Amino acid sequence: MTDSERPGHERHRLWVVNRLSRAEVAERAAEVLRGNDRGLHTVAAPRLYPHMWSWDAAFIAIGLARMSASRALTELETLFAAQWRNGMVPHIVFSANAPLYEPGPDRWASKETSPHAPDHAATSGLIQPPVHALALRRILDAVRNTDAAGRRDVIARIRILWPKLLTWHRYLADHRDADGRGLLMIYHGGESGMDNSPRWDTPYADVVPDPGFRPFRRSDLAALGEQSQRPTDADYVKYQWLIEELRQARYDDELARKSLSFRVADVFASAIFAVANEDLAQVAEELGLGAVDELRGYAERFRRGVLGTTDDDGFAADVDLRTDTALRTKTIAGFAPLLSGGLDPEHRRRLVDLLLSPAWCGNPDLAYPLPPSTSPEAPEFDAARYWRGPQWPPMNLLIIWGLERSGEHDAAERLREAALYQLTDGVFAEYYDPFTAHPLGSRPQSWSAAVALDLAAG
Ligand code: 2M8
Repeated sequence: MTDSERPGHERHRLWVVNRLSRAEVAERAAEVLRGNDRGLHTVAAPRLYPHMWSWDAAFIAIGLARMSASRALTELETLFAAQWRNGMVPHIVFSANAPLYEPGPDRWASKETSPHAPDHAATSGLIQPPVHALALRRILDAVRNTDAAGRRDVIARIRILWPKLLTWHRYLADHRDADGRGLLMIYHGGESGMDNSPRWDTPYADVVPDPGFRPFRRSDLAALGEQSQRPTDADYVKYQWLIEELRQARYDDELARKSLSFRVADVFASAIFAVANEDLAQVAEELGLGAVDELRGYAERFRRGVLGTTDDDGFAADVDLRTDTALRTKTIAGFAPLLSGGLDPEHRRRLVDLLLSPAWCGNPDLAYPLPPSTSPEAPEFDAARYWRGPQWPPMNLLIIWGLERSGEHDAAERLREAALYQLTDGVFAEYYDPFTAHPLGSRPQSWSAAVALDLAAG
């Protein structure tokens, strides 16, 4: 497909770019990851996100696995070195001497507040979706192509790391799904990774900071210089207030799930968790590590949890756990069952048809037939603002894998081709305007480069 053949071409002025070849994309993406490499970890992005983020690290490891299985594994090892004693993997691991990022280590005060926080690392007190086992499995796949000595070394290190992933999964199953309904509870929109998605508009309406609460200054606007692509100030005050509430609950799950003013079941993270358990079980089986039945049990529990939220099209919903009501929003999270699997053929057909329909990838105004983070038909849709409309490379990758796992190879192939084509602009933006193809957010964003490497490798 050439730029002028693309569907939205007539209505929206497309961002004009010089296209890279597949080989050039991979080369440029590898350069980006090397540039953002700080030795034992890769920063999510040099200016806006100068630390290590949990699910970014997993996607980065997936990309790095195409360059070096050993270096990819280092990424996960560094992240899990900051794991909390209760198994929680924090969503940010702070590096010393990095540019200002707010909320920084002092705001979280995790060491001073929780007996579970590690002594040797400065971390946040939230989680992010558990993509890590997907990365570990891909590292194990990649190591098959290395020489015998390299293979032995990486496999020995995987054996050491694997129990930490098991502890992480146990933490999620025990503390974030305490009632066993097969859905992960989150205490903050940031825990979904889709911070300002319309998914959370209703629950955030009930988050009201105390009158005396003094919000701190944002660092993101100065780093990016573009307010229209970021969450609003009103959003940010609530993000900060929830951190305050969590701190008051001493990052204690039992207290948090009773006291936080934001408590939601995240259906997309739950679907990722279902797959992650399958993948961790597969690694365990291959290396003879045990807990296979336990992990498959979690996979089944969360698959059922996700399917329990679906409508007639197989489209899934989050749940507001404070009111026990489904949150039916038209966001990419609704496609969670493509990741978790388990839909009957009829509903799977309907869900794939919906994905390819004008409400989503088939929207005639799209520059690339890829899922926007929010449907252009939704009233909340905003083409430029962060998780409220733009297309995100790592989400494309998850949906493509979901389609492949579901046996929907034609649809997967169409998305795969479009997702790589989007990245041949060579910018590796954090996200993209779905109509104009304009690169948005920070750049170069490590996970976008990592996704390009993975897609380019085929
Ligand atoms: C974004 O979130 C951070 C806070 O965690 C921020 O806006 O400052 C999200 O897109 C999140 O999913 C991502 O992991 C992080 C780093 O890329 O940035």
